[in-house]
Amino acid sequence: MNILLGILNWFSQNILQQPAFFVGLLVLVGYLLLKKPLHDVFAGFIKATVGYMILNVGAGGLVSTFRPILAALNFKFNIGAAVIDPYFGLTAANTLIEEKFPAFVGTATTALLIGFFLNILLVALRKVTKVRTLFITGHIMVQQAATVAMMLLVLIPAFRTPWVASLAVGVVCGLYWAVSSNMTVEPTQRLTHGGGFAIGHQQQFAIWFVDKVAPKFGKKEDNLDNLKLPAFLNIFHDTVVASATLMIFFFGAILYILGPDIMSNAKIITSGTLFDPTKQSFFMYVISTAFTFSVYLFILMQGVRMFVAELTNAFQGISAKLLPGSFPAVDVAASYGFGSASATLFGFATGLIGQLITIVLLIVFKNPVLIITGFVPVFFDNAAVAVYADKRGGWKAAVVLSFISGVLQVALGAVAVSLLGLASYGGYHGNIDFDIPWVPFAYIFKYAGVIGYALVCLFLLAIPQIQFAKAKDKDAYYRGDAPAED
Ligand code: ASC
Repeated sequence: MNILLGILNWFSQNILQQPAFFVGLLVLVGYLLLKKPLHDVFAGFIKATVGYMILNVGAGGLVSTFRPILAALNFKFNIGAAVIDPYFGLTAANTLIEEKFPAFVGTATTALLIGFFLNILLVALRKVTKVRTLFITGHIMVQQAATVAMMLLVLIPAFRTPWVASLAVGVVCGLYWAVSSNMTVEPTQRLTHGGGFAIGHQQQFAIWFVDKVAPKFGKKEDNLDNLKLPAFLNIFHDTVVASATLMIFFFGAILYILGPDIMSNAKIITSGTLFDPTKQSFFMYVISTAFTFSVYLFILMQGVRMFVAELTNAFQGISAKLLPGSFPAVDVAASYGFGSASATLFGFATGLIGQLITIVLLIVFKNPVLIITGFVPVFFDNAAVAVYADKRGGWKAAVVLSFISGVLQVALGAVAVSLLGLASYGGYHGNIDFDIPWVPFAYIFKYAGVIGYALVCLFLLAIPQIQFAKAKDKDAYYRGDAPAED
């Protein structure tokens, strides 16, 4: 028993929570199952693992450079408030659990394993469950298991026994991972022209919804790539030019508001590059910080291309032999390269405007909880919303839906912070799925306790059944083919 626990623990810490190696391992196994020559297996393993590590460098660089700048805004205006960002949310959830429920510190980690194996089981039983996707984005699963553990412990007192809590968190997380990623199969197949993967991240419900409603806002032919811009604006079809230019204005304005004193203070700017007045002018510091954004975005997309190409080939081996008919559900950044070139930036900018307007409204109406924009949701969620919306309903859908997403992130983030008592812990998860469906789920947990929990699990289980029942062509459902324009 101890040996088994040791192995599980090792697997969880070294593989499951290190998606680069997890993806690399999947590619290795997949290619072996496809009986590829060993040198190809080796090359595939390296490309997938290193590709994912490159993605991590890009995502990590974006997060660590730009998150402190937004946090410094909070400092400057002395607004005690919660940052909506999954890393702040993770810290807040862990601190709350340590302080209020010290016996439950290991709950999320155990739940992670339970949830992952439940996901495998649901895919293995796909003829019954109708689930086709395996969620393999480990760093996201860590964040989500912690938030859900905190939610259940705060809201359902009946779960406050360690093994009960681990089981309850593991089951509802496993169901969410399996079912929500399963909802992105058709939208993602459509976006990628049969790329063979789904999304396992923090905006699966949003992607499903956007894919459904975007066509009502406009025509897919009017997408951002086809947008007729005056000749000089055509330079913005290039991601590097568009992102660097946008960021000069956006972060330029913010950096000038913050000023050189704050930007050179190591206590406030805890990561990214500090401003050093003895070496550089503030103007040049602002420009280089803005350009850094394009650098990391470019790195991120490069890494994504590398691992997605290997993973989707190799996963054919896994889905043919080990888990028949399964799709890997991967980081949302994998979808970005399949949309219009400027869709990610467009979503980010419009989502940010939605967030900022809502924050101003919170202040005007003297809401007791103030929300601070976090970089991860405002960029990664709204970029995805715009990519999927633009593909189906053109630029108008992209604008409207990423704006709405920004508004919801702040408004429902504020609701969640009050409901869970997170104001003094400084953060909430904040990604769009942790607004809808998780805020409504939280209310059901609060008012209906264990019964509410059971209802949420049943609701999740019912979703793939409904998807299957509505699918006109059942074989196409299992193959994951997107229906012709519906
Ligand atoms: C998240 C999160 C990240 C990024 C990254 C995007 O939600 O926690 O680090 O998005 O996964 O590629």
